[in-house]
Amino acid sequence: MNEIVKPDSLIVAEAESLTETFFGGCPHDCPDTCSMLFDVKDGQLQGVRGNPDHPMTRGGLCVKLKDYEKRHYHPDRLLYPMKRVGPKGSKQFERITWDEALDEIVSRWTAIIDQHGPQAIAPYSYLGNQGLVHGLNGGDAFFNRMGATVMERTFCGEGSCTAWLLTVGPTAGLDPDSYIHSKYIVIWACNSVSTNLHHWAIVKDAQKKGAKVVVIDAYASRTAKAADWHIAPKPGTDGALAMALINSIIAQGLVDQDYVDNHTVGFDELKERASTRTPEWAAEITGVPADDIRKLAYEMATEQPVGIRMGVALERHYGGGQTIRAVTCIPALTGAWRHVGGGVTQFGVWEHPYKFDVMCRPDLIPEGTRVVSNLQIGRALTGEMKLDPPIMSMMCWNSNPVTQAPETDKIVEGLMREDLFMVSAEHFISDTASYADILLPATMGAEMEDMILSWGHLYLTYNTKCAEAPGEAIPNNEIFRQLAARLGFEEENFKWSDAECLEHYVDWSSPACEGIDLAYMREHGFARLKVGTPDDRAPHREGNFPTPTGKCMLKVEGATNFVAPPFRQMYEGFQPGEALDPLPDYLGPRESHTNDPELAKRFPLNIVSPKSHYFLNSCYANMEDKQKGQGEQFVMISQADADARGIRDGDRVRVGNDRGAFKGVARITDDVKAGIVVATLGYWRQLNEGTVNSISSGAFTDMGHAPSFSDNLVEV
Ligand SMILES: Nc1nc2c(c(=O)[nH]1)N[C@H]1C(S)=C(S)[C@@H](COP(=O)(O)OP(=O)(O)OC[C@H]3O[C@@H](n4cnc5c(=O)[nH]c(N)nc54)[C@H](O)[C@@H]3O)O[C@H]1N2
Ligand SMILES: Nc1nc2c(c(=O)[nH]1)N[C@H]1C(S)=C(S)[C@@H](COP(=O)(O)OP(=O)(O)OC[C@H]3O[C@@H](n4cnc5c(=O)[nH]c(N)nc54)[C@H](O)[C@@H]3O)O[C@H]1N2
Ligand SMILES: [Mo]
Repeated sequence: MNEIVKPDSLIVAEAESLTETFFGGCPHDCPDTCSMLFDVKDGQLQGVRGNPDHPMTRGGLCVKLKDYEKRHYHPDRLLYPMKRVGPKGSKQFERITWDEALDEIVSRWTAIIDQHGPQAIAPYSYLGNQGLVHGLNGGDAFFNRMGATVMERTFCGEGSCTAWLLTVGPTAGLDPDSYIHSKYIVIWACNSVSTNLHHWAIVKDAQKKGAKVVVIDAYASRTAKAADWHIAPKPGTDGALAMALINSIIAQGLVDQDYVDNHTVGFDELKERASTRTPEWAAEITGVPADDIRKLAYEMATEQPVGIRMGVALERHYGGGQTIRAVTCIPALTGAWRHVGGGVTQFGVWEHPYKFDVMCRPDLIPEGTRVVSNLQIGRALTGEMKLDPPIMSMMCWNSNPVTQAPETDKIVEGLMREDLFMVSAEHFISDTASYADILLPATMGAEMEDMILSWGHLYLTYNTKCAEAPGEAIPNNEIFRQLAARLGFEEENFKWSDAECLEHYVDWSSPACEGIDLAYMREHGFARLKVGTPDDRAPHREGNFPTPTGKCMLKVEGATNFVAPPFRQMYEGFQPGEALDPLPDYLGPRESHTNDPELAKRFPLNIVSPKSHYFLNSCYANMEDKQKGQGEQFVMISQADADARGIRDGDRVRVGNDRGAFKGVARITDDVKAGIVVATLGYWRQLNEGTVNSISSGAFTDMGHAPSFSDNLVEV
């Protein structure tokens, strides 16, 4: 057990007994990684607040987290280890002890390893918890030591990462805090009002100071409606828009030639490539008028400092990687990097000094271990993907693939297999946990010590263990510690306490951590990395890109596809992926009228399934007050498409394709153009008929094995 840390300065006396306040960090998968304050009395979380001292959180929390204590003490919270007693998926479970649960897991796994070898066991986790200790990579060392199948996790941003690393290398680029200095802000495929709220506050402040805010989104999202200019390309055609911007910046003579000459590689070839990608060409493809494209190109070159915030959603169609390469080239062409508040933002995580090798221990992976994609787990479990040995057991934590991964009908079919031994560590009996043989109760936010990985800003964030866990819930890492002990894993990392893990998982001696250590984090709750301040940071003013050449790579000779660690753990023997085009370009969507007219005849509508405002992926979708805010699953459809199908506003409609179907309530609106429908993500399958992922494809995009959630045709 870790010691509870109580900074004296934060103790506030209340009328009768004492409420103590501790530093928390929001553990959810979100670019904001808020620094919070936990108010605790008698070991119970009373309430949460945004930390007013945190420059990004600024004392505010989102609609999901503002009453986080209710999630801690929700009546449906999983409190005890349980074992399945009814048919798979029936949710009939019976309480057992921790010893019984762990003994059962170890004896089943030992038998599977004896019969099929360790690769018959597969881990499945994601960023349901973003902690360094209890999060994404928490079980990696354990399963690597076992020799289990390596699960590649490319839910979110991995195609973007591949494109980014190829073009500019592992830089955090434009600091989200620096947008206060931007004069022109382009938010591209990001619904900041819902998904990056605290960055939106900075954007609004810049807007008040006179900055123009442009949102490029497939539909009129909350953020698009709050913009000065909403540009709406057809889903999956952003690459054409980006190439035409490059064409037009060059054609209008707006290139910062001095910057290009000194700090880029491949300008002549890119110029040649872009020469036929004219605004007229792109207008045909995207539906955005050519004059608008020229105007955007002009303003993006001349209204410096220009900041571009790329959303994860920019990667979610076949040409997503190439699109991100093209967009990432733009600030180098215009010289935007010269300015504080100029450049482009992908993920801040690249400048965080996390030691993933220590966390994950990829050195423990036996040579030749196979890799299975988390996006194709349905194919793997059902046997559609030929695997020898087959997956005979899966352990799932921090993820809910039955709602969140594509091809969910196949996942359910796979999880129904009588011979599959399924373990779920969870807070609730989620859609995935419903199919478990053994359920393990996991602790929540205030109940465990951790530091929260931030992928969207440049602060380290600390989370205090300050509330008692209800029932018999224990932290993820404690589950792995206990399993490792039972399996006789002797490596020292399986014996580290959570606090010792934190000492080992961060490179406290790196220049970015100057003056910061774990004691500092406990005392202050958060710390800005020493990578420049929001008011002076212009990391590529003089080039200095962390690429092999030190330059921005407009062209990458000999590039091959790859999935960056820690989403896929690398070890010697991994083969490089397929060759990539040395230059960025437009690659159209896979499921489209142009690429697959036959399919488009049967399924003419392009569906986009973005995040729900009141849910965090599938979290909170089981809570009544959040359901009330979000409303039931809806399907936004244009008047023209509704009329053509005899659909009236409020009708319950079925949305389907060859992969499956879900139901929702039709919402006829001008917010979507004809040919597009929008249904937001996160609704639970056990509370709704199907989910948006019943229809989505497990096919990868062009880079990083990224998901193609915006590249699906349906009929309504
Ligand atoms: N409220 C809330 N916040 C969240 C989450 C949540 O579930 N709920 N999830 C968190 C997670 S995991 C992530 S990764 C981030 C993601 O944050 P965002 O990147 O903002 O994610 P999305 O809402 O999926 O998509 C953003 C916008 O992209 C648009 N879009 C989709 N496809 C295309 C396209 O092809 N072209 C263009 N131009 N636009 C497109 C959608 O219409 C949507 O408005 O948010 C995090 N924050
Ligand atoms: N159609 C469509 N699908 C999408 C997307 C989309 O835009 N459209 N977005 C994709 C993106 S960006 C992402 S990131 C993925 C997210 O996919 P997931 O990471 O699978 O999303 P969540 O629904 O947040 O699932 C997290 C689960 O972990 C559990 N959990 C949380 N904390 C803990 C903990 O400390 N311990 C344990 N044991 N469990 C915990 C939660 O209760 C929850 O059930 O979804 C992807 N799916
Ligand atoms: Mo995500």
